[in-house]
Amino acid sequence: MNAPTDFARAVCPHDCPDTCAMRVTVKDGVAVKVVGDPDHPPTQGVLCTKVSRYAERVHHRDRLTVPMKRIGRKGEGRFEPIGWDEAFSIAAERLSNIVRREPEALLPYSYAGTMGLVQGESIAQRFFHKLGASRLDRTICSAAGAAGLKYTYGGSLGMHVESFEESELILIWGANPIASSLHFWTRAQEAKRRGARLVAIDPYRSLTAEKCHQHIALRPGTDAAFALGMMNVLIDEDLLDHAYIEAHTSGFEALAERARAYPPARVAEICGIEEREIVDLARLYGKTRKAAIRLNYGMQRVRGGGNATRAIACLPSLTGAWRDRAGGLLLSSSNWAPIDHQALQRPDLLPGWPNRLPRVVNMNAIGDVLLHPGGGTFGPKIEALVVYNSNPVAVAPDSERVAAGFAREDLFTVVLEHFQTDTADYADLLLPATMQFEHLDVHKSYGHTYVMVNRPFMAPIGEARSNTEIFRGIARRMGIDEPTLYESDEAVARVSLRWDDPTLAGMSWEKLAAAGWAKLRLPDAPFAEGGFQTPTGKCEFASTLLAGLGADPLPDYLPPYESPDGSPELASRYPLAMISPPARHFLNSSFVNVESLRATESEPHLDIHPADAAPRGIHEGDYVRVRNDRGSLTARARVTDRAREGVVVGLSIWWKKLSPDGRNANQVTSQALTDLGGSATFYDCLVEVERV
Ligand SMILES: Nc1nc2c(c(=O)[nH]1)N[C@H]1C(S)=C(S)[C@@H](COP(=O)(O)OP(=O)(O)OC[C@H]3O[C@@H](n4cnc5c(=O)[nH]c(N)nc54)[C@H](O)[C@@H]3O)O[C@H]1N2
Ligand SMILES: Nc1nc2c(c(=O)[nH]1)N[C@H]1C(S)=C(S)[C@@H](COP(=O)(O)OP(=O)(O)OC[C@H]3O[C@@H](n4cnc5c(=O)[nH]c(N)nc54)[C@H](O)[C@@H]3O)O[C@H]1N2
Ligand code: SF4
Ligand SMILES: [Mo]
Repeated sequence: MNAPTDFARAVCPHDCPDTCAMRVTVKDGVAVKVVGDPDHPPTQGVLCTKVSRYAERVHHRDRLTVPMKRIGRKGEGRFEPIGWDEAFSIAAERLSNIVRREPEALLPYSYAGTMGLVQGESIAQRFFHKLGASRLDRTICSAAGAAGLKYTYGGSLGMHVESFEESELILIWGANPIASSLHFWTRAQEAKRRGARLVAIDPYRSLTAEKCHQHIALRPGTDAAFALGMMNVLIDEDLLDHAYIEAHTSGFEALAERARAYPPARVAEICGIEEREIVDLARLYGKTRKAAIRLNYGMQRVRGGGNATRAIACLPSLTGAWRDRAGGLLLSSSNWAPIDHQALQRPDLLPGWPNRLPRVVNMNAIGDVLLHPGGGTFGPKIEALVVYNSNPVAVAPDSERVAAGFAREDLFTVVLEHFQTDTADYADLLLPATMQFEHLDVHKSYGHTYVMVNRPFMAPIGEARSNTEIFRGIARRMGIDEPTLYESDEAVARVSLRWDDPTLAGMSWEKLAAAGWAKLRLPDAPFAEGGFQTPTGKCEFASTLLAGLGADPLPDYLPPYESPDGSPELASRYPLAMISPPARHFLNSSFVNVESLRATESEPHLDIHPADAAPRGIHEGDYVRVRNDRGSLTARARVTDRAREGVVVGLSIWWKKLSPDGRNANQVTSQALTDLGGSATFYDCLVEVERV
């Protein structure tokens, strides 16, 4: 790798539907240039702005290079370097003392800092399972949508992203792909060139919404009502594919009756839009053959997120849009990939498997969980926390409580990180982790249908070690006698996929590793002839699983917890709905510390409609305080009709310590959970805003 014309290959590890293939120019052991791989069909030679700057992240002067232990107070962020030997000894001694007494007092906390199957939940899970630690329900992002799809289609399954090029109508729903899924946007642009109509459904005129032909700015959390209103029109005007409904769906009569309760006039009232916006869109949708929905997670971060996903997911089965590969819906394609979770994570190592398992903790409640004194149905108090692939002090809801929990002097916290994040400041032990160019991994995607292999080509920076190596090191020092904890990364990678699955026909680890990627063998139009993965094999308008749980089997509209309908008293004190979707140049809280990208976002802003700004005496450029009963933060106001009336928008997720007042949007978000899936409700959040 010495000649600068040579390049190495890698897979973008970030939490993004696009899972790009990268080409990296390496000179004297340093990554100098990162570009998209032109040979990888989903990537098409292009990376987003953030990851084009990947070399700045890899070789950032603030990379953690040595293990460190805390010398200051919790949260102060003062550490001194130690060797790996001492780090493993401290971790092993503290964790052993705790789990010997009470295994469930230990909690892992992780999410998708890397989406790799090896550096994500493999050796780490085996380690926590073997110890009998509390289990973490990883629900911070997509659990409501995933549940909605599972109950309707049988899993996170949908269209191929490539097919959107041929669509004639694309509803971009709760999605801002210019920021969050650039390679889908490229396909939508191509469709637009070929004459397709693009419609954005979003309370905010996002970068994407402003480039669509039409933008429907509904109130946050009202999407289920909107979809039921569309159904009402489709049924009323008989824009249905009766043959498809008959052959491939179940529960139509019941759904039709539900939809009758949502006439356009009522829906317009709920959503805060014009009646004709619903009627016209339903007609266009019902009459267009290649009608596609690019749904994304922005619409499910509210109380009714699961039901809303279900309602929207019913639409293409009512009109038979699935018959064409350019019709249907894509929220996530991740369940197409035959991942062997059992082999990766070894749940059978859990004490009591499969009958009496350690408790499960929902990650969205980490604030309450860390502050719980223990006892009762909660179970033992949390005494030790191991954080990897996540930055909860910045990203978890109700951050005042999260930070208070992390600040407990009696909590032993280990953080595996690349940088000294807001969370790292609270660590007792801060351990330097490798980045993608320095370790092995296997990737699936939730936005395309390829599986990919990432092979290391650089020595780790400093003394950094991979997550897997760190867990192996702690396990070894704890004297855990379980051979699967000590398997090599390659051995883990080899079992990560079910090679005998038909989608991988003809593939093997050797072939995949050599090729770098493989497209899964799937039908072009996945549900053209039914084949849903629900218990009945149908698209279940009425869910058999939900009925079995005694829940409403049909999708319905549930008003947001924090809304005039959901909580009138709260709404009178806090009249504005705040949403905090990702900023284009950050990836959740990753990249906030890359100076060139932070400079582009400049500082935390709050977009507020002129009609909301005027009565509050707020002018463009003023600093404002955003507050509710949970906390407050400061941002600079942008008075703009990008935010619909009644809604304020603070693009996220800032590192607290890189914000002027040391706070971010999660100061005011809540720990309440969605209807289905137990997901976070970041966009179900009432606030008041005032000039400071
Ligand atoms: N640049 C960049 N890309 C990213 C990320 C990032 O942080 N930065 N994050 C990645 C991750 S983890 C995820 S999950 C995805 C997130 O990306 P998306 O799934 O696209 O979700 P969000 O960006 O949360 O929200 C998308 C849009 O939904 C709108 N929205 C908010 N509430 C509602 C609502 O109630 N109804 C409707 N219809 N729309 C609503 C928001 O205004 C926003 O414009 O992107 C990934 N890609
Ligand atoms: N207000 C508000 N809050 C939100 C959201 C929102 O829209 N608004 N979005 C939510 C969503 S959708 C999500 S997915 C979550 C995301 O929350 P997180 O999954 O916590 O994502 P990041 O903030 O990117 O933090 C990931 C961290 O993992 C580290 N990391 C990356 N790779 C590795 C590795 O290989 N090893 C180790 N040890 N560390 C690694 C990175 O340095 C980074 O600090 O945030 C949620 N929070
Ligand atoms: S963040 Fe997404 S768009 Fe950017 S390089 Fe990674 S996978 Fe591609
Ligand atoms: Mo996410």
